[in-house]
Amino acid sequence: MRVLHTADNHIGETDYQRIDYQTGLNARGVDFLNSFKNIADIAIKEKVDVLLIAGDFFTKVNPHPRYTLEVIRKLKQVSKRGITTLIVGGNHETPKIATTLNPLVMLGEIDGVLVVLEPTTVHLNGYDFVCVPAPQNFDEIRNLFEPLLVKAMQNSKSNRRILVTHIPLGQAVTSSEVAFETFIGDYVDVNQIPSKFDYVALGHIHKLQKIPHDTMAIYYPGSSERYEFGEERDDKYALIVEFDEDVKVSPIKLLTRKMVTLVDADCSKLSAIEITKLVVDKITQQKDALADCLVRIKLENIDIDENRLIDWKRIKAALEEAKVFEYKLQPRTVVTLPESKTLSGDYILPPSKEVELYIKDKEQYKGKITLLNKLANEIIVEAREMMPSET
Ligand SMILES: [Mn+2]
Repeated sequence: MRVLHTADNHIGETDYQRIDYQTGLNARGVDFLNSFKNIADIAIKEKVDVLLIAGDFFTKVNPHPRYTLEVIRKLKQVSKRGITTLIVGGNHETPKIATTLNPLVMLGEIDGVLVVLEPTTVHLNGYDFVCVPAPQNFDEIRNLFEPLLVKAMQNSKSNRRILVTHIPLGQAVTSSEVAFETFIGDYVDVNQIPSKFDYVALGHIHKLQKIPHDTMAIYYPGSSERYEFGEERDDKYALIVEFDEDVKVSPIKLLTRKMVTLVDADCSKLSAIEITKLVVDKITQQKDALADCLVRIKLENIDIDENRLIDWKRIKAALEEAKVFEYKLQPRTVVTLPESKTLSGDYILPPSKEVELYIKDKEQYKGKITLLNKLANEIIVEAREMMPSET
């Protein structure tokens, strides 16, 4: 038997604003959809018996119906080739409210597509696929996993078994720089999985990996597209799993959208002009490598007043000129207290400085700055005179 194992396809994910003008859909959403279509084509080309999807196929309970329609069309093609698709629910598509429809249910209406949302065993090609979908209260997975597995095993008759489940394993490594949802929360220990399986098909962790184990082949295929910048250096794969005397696992590299953190700079003590130059120079230097990429610009410790004066328009124009797919600007500001000892009172900068920065920042005030500053200062003086004396 040959299986194509994938997970965390996150269809319906629509980070970023760009629209794909051919379809009218969110362009990043189209990336995730295409990554699945590509995997379905691999299943057909590789003539597998089973296309196995270990959860988080959809990224939310209500993906745009257009994605669902496209997925249905593709799965029908897969079914027509005699390939069975088995989809087990992940935490992302599992509704938190009992009356909400899991979007996977619709896919289960297709001939040759099996959707498992409750723990159970599915018999396919002489193998028992023991399925433990993500429960509604995924936060408590450590305590829930074992009873759910026992329940799933109840109708297992064969001793040729494959476990399919969507869980965070404590032994897994994540590529994420942001604390991954799993590691904030609960996780399952690999020792909670009994050694009864020929193969353990996992989902949830986005990085491809084999979990070390004495007797079993335990794999996360990883997500099929980069889900966040923490995954920027990771290639993406689907796994061909061949069951013979032994289990042979071969990763197939997927085509994905490139992510590039172009700037990750400490901007303390840099002026707005210097920061603008730093970013624009970097875009210009790397220009040829940025086309069609998702680009991130991380600027740490920018003085809050300098931040207002950064020429974002110029930066955005440079990014567009480099033909990037989309960009994420992440400036992080800090308040630098003025060193002058003459300042006092409730403000950080004197009102005249605040108003000066404000006027400078507004495009429509260009050419009238001196006059406006003068008028503003008159108002400040007037306001001071009206204030009750402090002594
Ligand atoms: Mn998940």
